[in-house]
Amino acid sequence: MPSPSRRRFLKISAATLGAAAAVPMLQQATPFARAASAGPGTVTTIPTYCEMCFWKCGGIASLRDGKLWKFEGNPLDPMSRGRLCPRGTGAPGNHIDPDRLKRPLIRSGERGQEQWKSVTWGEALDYVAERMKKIAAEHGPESIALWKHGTGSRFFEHVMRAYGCVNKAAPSFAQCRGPRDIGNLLTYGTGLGSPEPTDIANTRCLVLIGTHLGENMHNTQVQEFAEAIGKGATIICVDPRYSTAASKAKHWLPIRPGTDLALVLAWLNVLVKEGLYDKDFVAKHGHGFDKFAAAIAENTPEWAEKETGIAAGVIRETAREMARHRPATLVHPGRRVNWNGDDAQRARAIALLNALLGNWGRQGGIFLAAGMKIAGYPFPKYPEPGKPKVDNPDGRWPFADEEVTTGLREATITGKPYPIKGWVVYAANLIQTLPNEKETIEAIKKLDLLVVVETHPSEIAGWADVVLPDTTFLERHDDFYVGWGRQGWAAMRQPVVAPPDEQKPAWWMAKELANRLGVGAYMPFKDMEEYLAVRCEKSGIDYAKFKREGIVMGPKKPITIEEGAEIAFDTPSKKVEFFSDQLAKAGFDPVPKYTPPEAPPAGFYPLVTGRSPVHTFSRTQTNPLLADLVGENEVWINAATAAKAGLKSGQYVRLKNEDGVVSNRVKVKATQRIRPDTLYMVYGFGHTAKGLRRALNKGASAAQLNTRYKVDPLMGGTSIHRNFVTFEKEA
Ligand SMILES: Nc1nc2c(c(=O)[nH]1)N[C@H]1C(S)=C(S)[C@@H](COP(=O)(O)OP(=O)(O)OC[C@H]3O[C@@H](n4cnc5c(=O)[nH]c(N)nc54)[C@H](O)[C@@H]3O)O[C@H]1N2
Ligand SMILES: Nc1nc2c(c(=O)[nH]1)N[C@H]1C(S)=C(S)[C@@H](COP(=O)(O)OP(=O)(O)OC[C@H]3O[C@@H](n4cnc5c(=O)[nH]c(N)nc54)[C@H](O)[C@@H]3O)O[C@H]1N2
Ligand code: SF4
Ligand SMILES: [Mo]
Repeated sequence: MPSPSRRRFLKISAATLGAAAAVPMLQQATPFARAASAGPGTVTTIPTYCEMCFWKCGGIASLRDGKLWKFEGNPLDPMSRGRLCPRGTGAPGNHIDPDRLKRPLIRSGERGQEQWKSVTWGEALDYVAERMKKIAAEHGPESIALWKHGTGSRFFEHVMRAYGCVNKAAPSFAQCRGPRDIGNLLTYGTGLGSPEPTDIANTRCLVLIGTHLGENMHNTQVQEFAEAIGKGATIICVDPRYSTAASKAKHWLPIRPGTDLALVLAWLNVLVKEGLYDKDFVAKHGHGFDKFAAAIAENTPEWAEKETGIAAGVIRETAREMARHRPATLVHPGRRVNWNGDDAQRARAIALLNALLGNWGRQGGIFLAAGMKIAGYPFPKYPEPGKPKVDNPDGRWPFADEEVTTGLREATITGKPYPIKGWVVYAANLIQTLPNEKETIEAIKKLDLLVVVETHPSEIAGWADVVLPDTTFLERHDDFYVGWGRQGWAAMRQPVVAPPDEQKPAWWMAKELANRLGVGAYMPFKDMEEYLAVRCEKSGIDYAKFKREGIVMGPKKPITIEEGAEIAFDTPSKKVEFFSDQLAKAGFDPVPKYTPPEAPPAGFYPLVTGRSPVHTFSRTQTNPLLADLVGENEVWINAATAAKAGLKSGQYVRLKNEDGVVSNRVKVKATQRIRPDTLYMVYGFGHTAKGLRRALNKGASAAQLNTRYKVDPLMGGTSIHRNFVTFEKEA
């Protein structure tokens, strides 16, 4: 029987409900019964952590008669708390997906033609090592860069660093949470990282600005969101679209896209003018409050109404509502915040709103995450970098604290400050995840070597010289996931089933490559079991028990002021920076300032994006279990806008952007649930790679339409919502 809270969780989204019903269900398995009898077959269970997305929930896989049967939550894991999201539950679909890469491939046709010959692992790795050595000899090892996402990239990064490769980048920073972390870093002296230390479960008032929990299925947050709703928390949801989260809200603010900073400034203005903010917190921990208050004095609700389309009265009322519940009011800091190209300042304004509510280190606000330590493996030291990284020349983006993706791409195109001649891409589908596909292809054409480590013949794999077929996460060991949260913990990734064909785990590829590159000393262990066991032994952790249970908990410590925690801020002033001297010194606005978004040309609309609750980015569309639930995306058009254009729900259109790029055909969803001046589509569909048979030409790709982009001047993130599109009717 599902528990009441499980039912509540599933109710959050209709699509989620469908998922739970369709994926082979979900009897209560006894955790850790490694070979219990269940009806006709023998059932074996093995814990591991999920990588269907990067929340990394702990799960338990069950095998029936040796065959992968199902994947469920591990009750010991603080992320899943025993329940997975639909994508995690659908993980067995990745294992059985007939579209997977099966063996190593070397290109036989022109780049981008997706023509291959199958080769042995020895041939593929020899080829990669030879080419890498040639690039290193001609330009230095710094001229080979790594693109990465996820745990599996760990040993590629390690071996490449050992070989002297210093350049790397990840769309999961610069196209995702980067601006948010920088906005918080500038304000509090710390980014928020992942998982965000948000006490959603205990909040009395949750403000979601674009964060679409329930469609964004970050598991723990969705569960806590349901808990907060159950306990009667007030939800304020700001979204041009009536999202799943909006349907749970007391206040839905259907904002004009790109104007959120005006709304947040007006909220700050009301809290200050009406004296509703946490004066003790500001007096004790605030820096530059008076200058801040002066800077936002003109940002009244009446001013913001004209920008945002949200009535001044509603702005005042919602500000007062937030103040009523403080400090247990939480303005969610957001996750993928790359919307307009000036996002770090919006993220900073949100950080300042949380500061006025005094929720730092408070129950129902932002807690002080507790971590744990597991000793590292005793590797030799890396060589000193021979050259500086290329992605952020002369500190062009002075507050970028991770690598700038478009900076690395640009250096590859221009050859400046020095040539980049090789890319190794681990689990990042750059054609779908960087803005402006043309520039990505232009950069690829400058390369002497493109290696793509993939599970699928993705768009980026289509451009590779060598494709190395990775195992899926259910088939491999990876490094531990050492997480932080209400309590620190670590999770174990271990193989549950054998890979179906010749796929190999990334650590094995990295080890073989290390031997061929002459840096084998950096991968001295026989296999991952040996590596993991050494780390456990050095940390006093019982490896056998860890393997059995999948999770080890770290020490407890107070995480809120209520529990006795102390707060401190690692900014230059050692305080919360309402006014930022470091921004002023670098020539930026010391207090966030609003610039109105560009207006669309006549007949065009801003296209904004989000997530399908049953898919992850562009990586799950061929998964047979998940594709069954949602096989293509739809473009949301306001019903009145659709009627005016003569469009009906279910009809196909193509979207055309202002640069003349035309999408694949996509179904119209005519609905009242979106503003008349905005279009919405979930991102990740519209695949063009021929090998992705189940997903090919299903729905439209938002990335393909993302040709114009603005780069955040503080940290180098790129806008994803700055393209305007119009429709072309399908015959
Ligand atoms: N237009 C647009 N662009 C975006 C976004 C958007 O919403 N719209 N979102 C941004 C965000 S928030 C993020 S985090 C980034 C993510 O962008 P990326 O870091 O590029 O990641 P994914 O889309 O997850 O790339 C996944 C690729 O990894 C492969 N893969 C899956 N599992 C494995 C595995 O186990 N091993 C290996 N080797 N490969 C695997 C998949 O087949 C897929 O081709 O994209 C950003 N880019
Ligand atoms: N199911 C599922 N869950 C996921 C992922 C996934 O791929 N699939 N990916 C994970 C990752 S890596 C990330 S980064 C997160 C991303 O998830 P979030 O950080 O929650 O969301 P975003 O994609 O930034 O924003 C999407 C929402 O913002 C609204 N929106 C668009 N423009 C505007 C605007 O101008 N103002 C306001 N206020 N709202 C706007 C959209 O209508 C949509 O509801 O999701 C995570 N969770
Ligand atoms: S949120 Fe879902 S897909 Fe992501 S790790 Fe957890 S169960 Fe897996
Ligand atoms: Mo992301």
